[in-house]
Amino acid sequence: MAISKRLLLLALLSLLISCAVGEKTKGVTYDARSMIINGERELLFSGSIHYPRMPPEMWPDIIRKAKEGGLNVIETYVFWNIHEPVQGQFNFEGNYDLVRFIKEIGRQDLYATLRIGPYIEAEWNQGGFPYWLREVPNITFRSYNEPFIYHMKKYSEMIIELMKKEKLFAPQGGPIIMAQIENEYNNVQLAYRENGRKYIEWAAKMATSLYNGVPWIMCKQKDAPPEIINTCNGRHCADTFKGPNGPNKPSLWTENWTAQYRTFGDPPSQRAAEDIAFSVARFFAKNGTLTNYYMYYGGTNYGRTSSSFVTTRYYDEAPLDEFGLLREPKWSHLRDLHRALRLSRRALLWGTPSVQKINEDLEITVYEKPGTDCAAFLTNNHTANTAIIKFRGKEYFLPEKSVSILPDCKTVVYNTQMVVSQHNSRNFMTSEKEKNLKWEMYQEKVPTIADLPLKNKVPLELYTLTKDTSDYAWYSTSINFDRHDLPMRPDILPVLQIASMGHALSAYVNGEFIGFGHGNNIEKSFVFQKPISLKPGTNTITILAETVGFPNSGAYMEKRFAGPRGVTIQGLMAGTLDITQNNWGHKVGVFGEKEAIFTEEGSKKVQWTPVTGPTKGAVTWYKTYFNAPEGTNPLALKMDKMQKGMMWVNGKSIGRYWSSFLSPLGRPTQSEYHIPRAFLKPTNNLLVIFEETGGLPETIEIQTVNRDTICSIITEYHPPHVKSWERSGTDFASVVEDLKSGAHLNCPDNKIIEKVEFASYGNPDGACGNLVVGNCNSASSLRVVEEKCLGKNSCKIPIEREVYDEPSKDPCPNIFKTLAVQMKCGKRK
Ligand SMILES: *[C@@H]1O[C@H](CO)[C@@H](O)[C@H](O)[C@H]1NC(C)=O
Ligand SMILES: *[C@@H]1O[C@H](CO)[C@@H](O)[C@H](O)[C@H]1NC(C)=O
Ligand SMILES: *[C@@H]1O[C@H](CO)[C@@H](O)[C@H](O)[C@H]1NC(C)=O
Ligand SMILES: CC(=O)N[C@H]1CO[C@H](CO)[C@@H](O)[C@@H]1O
Repeated sequence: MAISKRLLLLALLSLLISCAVGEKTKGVTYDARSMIINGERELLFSGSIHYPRMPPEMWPDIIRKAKEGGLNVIETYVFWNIHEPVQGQFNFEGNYDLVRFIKEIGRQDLYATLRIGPYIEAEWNQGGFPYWLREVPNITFRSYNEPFIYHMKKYSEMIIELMKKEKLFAPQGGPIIMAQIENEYNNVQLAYRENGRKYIEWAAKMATSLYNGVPWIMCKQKDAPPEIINTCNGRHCADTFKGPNGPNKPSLWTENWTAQYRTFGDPPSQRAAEDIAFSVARFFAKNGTLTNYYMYYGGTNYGRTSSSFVTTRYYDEAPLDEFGLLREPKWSHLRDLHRALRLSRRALLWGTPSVQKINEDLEITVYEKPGTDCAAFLTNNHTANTAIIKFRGKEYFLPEKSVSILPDCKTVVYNTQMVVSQHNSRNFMTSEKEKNLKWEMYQEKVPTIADLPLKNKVPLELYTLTKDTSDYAWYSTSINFDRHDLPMRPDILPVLQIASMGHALSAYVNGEFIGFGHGNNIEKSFVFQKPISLKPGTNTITILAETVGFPNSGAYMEKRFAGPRGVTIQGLMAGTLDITQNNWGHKVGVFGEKEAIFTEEGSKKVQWTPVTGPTKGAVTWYKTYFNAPEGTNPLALKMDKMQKGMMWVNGKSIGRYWSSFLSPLGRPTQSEYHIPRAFLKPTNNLLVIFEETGGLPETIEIQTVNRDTICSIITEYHPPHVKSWERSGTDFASVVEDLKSGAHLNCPDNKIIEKVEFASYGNPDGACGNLVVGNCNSASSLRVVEEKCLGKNSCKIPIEREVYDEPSKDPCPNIFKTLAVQMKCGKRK
């Protein structure tokens, strides 16, 4: 009796103590193992989603899909140039409403990471720095430079104060658990010598003095000051990250690339779900407790927001594609990984790790709290060979380059190489309703020097000229030739040569278009050369010079230049004539842009005429109206036969297009451009295209986008070794049940399976959208699959051999069999 009373008292006392501790630790701290949120260690699965890269109408749905994908943190940069486009004038409207975005994250019960930068890179115009910052006298970006640190502090303070005022930090009850200052500074630090080190120390002190309620991080900063956690960015942080630079900092991975952004001219970028899963599983096997997918949803670079040459579409290969649709199997395979890691949570966060290296490629990591929790990772690092690992009296099969996760140290609930989730492929369908658009056009006049107000002896530098108010500027000069200056033979023409610092240009002689030239993301500068016809008397040379965004990376970003620098005419009777110092007229922007003729109001200011045939070589505006296409699927504009320019829907820019810039595959890097449904009215939507060098507007199509082609490709070594699992009624048991029951297919948006396009049980090959039968195929495959799935919204297909063939009739009993199916989802129930 006495004993139990004392026990009770002890229990009460410890309860009191833990409450008191809980009170004290409300908020966010960390130890060597992980972030500690409200007093408890936590595994964090985070995804980058940038609020300005989609209309706010899309935020709730995208965040919900991230949550369903197993994330508990959303990470975003803060984009200075959109919030303070003009010094002292702020904009937090629409898709720039940072507060509303963070609140939406909180509303869906997720945490947020705020990467303030203010340098953010992010393939964003000037890495997020507003244009005006470049014009601050004597400024050096990202260095211990008085003007720079003054403005950086002022802006950081404004953002932090806004977050505090809205109570968005975790200790205030908000979702923000972490903040970042600077960004990948180690990449450029050496270039700033002593001022680099001083700057980083200053930035750390500045940030922590503005707010100290949540931890601050610096990614790619191996010598981060003690008060800052250094974190890893990359594709394979388990193998490349040397770990935090202090004994009490956790191992965090803040940028895990889900593929790669694209610049115009690039081939597609891919990263397999299996490869991402392998890297993340390895990272968690090696003490990692936070991973962030960069990007989880990339979205769209609307307007002129992207950095040099970066496409409008951003990280389309992420788990959510540009249109916000689930990219499968990436989305589900990572969701399953998060689930397996969560099942291992107690062992991972409070157990003790031990590593057993079996040989060069095989490794066992165990996290164990004796008597209560045990989780294991079995790793086969060999890229070509499968392996059997013996662990605690059992044998486990591992595919090549894979990690198995055993949340109970007995049962494999996940292997990074075995994708059990469904696959899908994307379809762009021409909208039936909006097939025949009627186009009108308006062609701008090519100016001569007399039309251009700003005069200078030599061509002016383009960035300084446009001040980022337009991609374009006109340059023009005029020259007189005597008949005797010009070549006598009509088949020998003089050549116009323009050396440009980037990024593109169209050239005109006497109002005639003579050609287009451009650089690329690696070599921005280029030399343009074309034969030209000159006439005796006055000749006009006009250039439409263009940039495609400011650069976003590297040291000394404030000292980057663009535009024509040297102009010569070669092959004259007197040789080469240098006209660089010939006196030039300049004007920023094109007329239609200035008059906003892409808006309903503005479009009335010019005379539109029907399009009669292909237009060539002059800056041309095209306009049409369309009704919102049928259904609710996302929309795209097919632009593959146009050249280069910009697009607006109802006055809102949907970005730059550049279809004439082909990738090495001989196709445009990007052919379809996202039109957010949120930009549309039911009828009469104004679509305006600005085309620089001529095109065929009648080839433009409005498309609906779906991922209604779903597939499953599963090999029968699923589920491996599930038999020993005994605990029932847990999340764990249901995971195992799921694995046992074979292939799962599920149509998006409550649609139903209306056709089985492919089914093979044997050794089929290929990818979703492109499956082929191998030399082993059960004759009953299609029948079994149709029976289970046709007419349903979701179905399960067993992968047990007896279901397909009687054992005596099995055509190929001695192989691991694969079930591959492809189906088409149709109308809703
Ligand atoms: C900029 O630097 C130059 C030379 O270091 C100095 O003479 C000048 O006063 C500085 N200008 C401003 C506005 O600080
Ligand atoms: C993981 O943490 C343990 C215990 O803190 C430590 O002994 C081990 O070296 C760490 N492993 C790695 C790969 O950093
Ligand atoms: C795993 O293999 C890769 C090459 O595929 C190698 O770079 C890496 O260091 C290996 N990791 C381990 C832990 O052996
Ligand atoms: C988004 C991003 O920063 N991607 C980088 C990923 O890593 C490669 C190679 O290390 C870089 O070239 C990319 O710029």
